[in-house]
Amino acid sequence: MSMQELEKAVEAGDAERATALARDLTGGGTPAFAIIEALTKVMAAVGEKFSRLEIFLPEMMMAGGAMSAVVELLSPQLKGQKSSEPKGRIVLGTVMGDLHEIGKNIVKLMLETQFFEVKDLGVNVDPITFIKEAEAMGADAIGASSLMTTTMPHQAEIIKLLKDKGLRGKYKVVVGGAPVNAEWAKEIGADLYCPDAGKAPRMIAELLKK
Ligand code: B1M
Repeated sequence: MSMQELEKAVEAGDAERATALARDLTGGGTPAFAIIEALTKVMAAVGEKFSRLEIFLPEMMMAGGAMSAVVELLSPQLKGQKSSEPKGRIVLGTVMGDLHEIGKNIVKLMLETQFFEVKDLGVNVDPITFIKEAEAMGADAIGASSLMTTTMPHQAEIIKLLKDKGLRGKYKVVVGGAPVNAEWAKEIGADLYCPDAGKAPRMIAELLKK
């Protein structure tokens, strides 16, 4: 039982073996978030192999499924106890046209661990839905994840729509996802670029204090 074996099982898309190994590793004292961090790197490598045509869509889907199974298994350990007063309220989703949800789901878990109230809008969320749901929730922030260069412009659309509706000052906008970076966040006028789920609670809490 080792982290390397778990990494191989996820890369091979073997959800059953991956969850069994993850259970053993956490039972042996490996922190759940260390596992998530290691597997996030594995998924980046899987994506690179897909780009180089060394693997194809079914393999990428299997790897994604294995990682999701591990995230689901570990979620009770990642979650903390809820406090009565949330640190902040946030609507979170993956932007329109984009079905990648693993990273967004981890961000949700990490925020909930740190006492944020999160409304998960799922994937393929159009810009107007982000705003309607933020209004309905009385949210402090809107979090938009994008995993593809082709869907990143929908993060910009949320900000444009907020401006058009005179609501830009009401919500902080946080953007993230593998192809997103600080330059892009600045270019589109987002309030925060968050590079990874582990940093999300601290970075968003600091943003909400401003
Ligand atoms: Co897709 N896919 N995929 N895919 N996929 C990528 C993104 C790609 C980079 C692979 C590649 O070619 N190298 C590429 C996009 C290229 C581009 O940018 N244009 C790609 C492609 C092309 C596609 C399809 C078009 C393939 C096809 O059909 N021909 C298709 C598109 C479907 C669609 O969305 N419309 C597709 C489909 C899929 C699967 C369904 C098979 C599966 C997703 C399964 C699922 O989510 N349920 C999948 C997967 C697994 C990947 C890769 C391999 C892994 C993504 C992942 O889950 N990573 C990915 C390669 C890569 O990302 N380099 C790839 C693990 C996850 C934990 O990391 O999501 O980055 P990540 O999240 C991190 C941080 O980014 C951050 O926190 C997380 C943890 O620290 N974070 C945030 C994320 N969101 C945040 C939001 C925040 C803050 C932080 O605040 C709001």
